[in-house]
Amino acid sequence: MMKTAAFVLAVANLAAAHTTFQSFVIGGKDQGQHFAVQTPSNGNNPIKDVTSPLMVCNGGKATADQVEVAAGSSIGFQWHHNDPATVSGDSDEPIAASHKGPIMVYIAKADTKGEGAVWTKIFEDGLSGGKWAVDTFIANKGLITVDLPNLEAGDYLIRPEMIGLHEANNAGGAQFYNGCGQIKVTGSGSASLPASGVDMTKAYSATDKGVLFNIYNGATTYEIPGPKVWDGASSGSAPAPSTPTKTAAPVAPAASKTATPTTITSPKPATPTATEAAPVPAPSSGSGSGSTLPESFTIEQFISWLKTTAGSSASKARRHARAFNL
Ligand SMILES: [Cu+2]
Repeated sequence: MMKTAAFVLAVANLAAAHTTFQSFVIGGKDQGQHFAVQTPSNGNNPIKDVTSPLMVCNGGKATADQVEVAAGSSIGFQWHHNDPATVSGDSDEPIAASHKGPIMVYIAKADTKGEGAVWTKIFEDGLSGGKWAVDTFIANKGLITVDLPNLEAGDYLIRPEMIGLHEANNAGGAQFYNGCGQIKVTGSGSASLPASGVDMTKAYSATDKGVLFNIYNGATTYEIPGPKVWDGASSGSAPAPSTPTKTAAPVAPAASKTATPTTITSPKPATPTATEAAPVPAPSSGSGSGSTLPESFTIEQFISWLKTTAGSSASKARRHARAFNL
């Protein structure tokens, strides 16, 4: 019985996971998994240190692909819990429902690589009418759609972001999720981004009102952290949307999609959390083992943890683990 409880808890840890931005949706069409979307080095894990370099593009590396989108037209960002998305039976797709919080979108010129005070916020949604942006996000099956400003043509990085506030009542508990995509804005837009923007490693502080926040006390208002949405974001009228087309930048052909090596993220030893999502009390099981799993772990770590915690055989662990998307 104890063993079963420990195993169920482990499974809950696996399932109570996170989300990543995986594709653009333009003119209603998904542009393809990872096309023009930088693959995070951080997997689907949250960022909890608001000064981390991961705040820029989630550790993603630039690739040569881009999607074309007309200035002033709408642009969609498709997120999923797992990568690739679990086909069915994933109750945490696109993100665990516990992860209530705001959604923001930032943009920068591509040649900045996203480094420094170069980002401009073009969209934000927080809490209104008792509904969090993430609730709407879940209702929309992980699709975030915003209107691009009537920007001057050129190459840009665009960065959707959300915050899971389910543990944000403690400083450092808020979970930040972001990802960068690469777009070529077309058309005859005239708006130039402000000369000075925000540095994503300095945009938030752990004690900002909207970062250190208790979602469980019936709050009806919420102050979205970071800079205000840019005035110019809504200026200018949208030109007729052009037919969306994919373009691979002329520089590097097909190489780009395979060139990015997947970095295996080693689990942060500093923050082993027993449970990630809800205030589930840690069971004081008779096993007496103090070992906990970090938020991200390999199947090997999982199996050895299972052995120490539940005394289970490896073959049993394998049989169960196959059912989950690691
Ligand atoms: Cu999460």
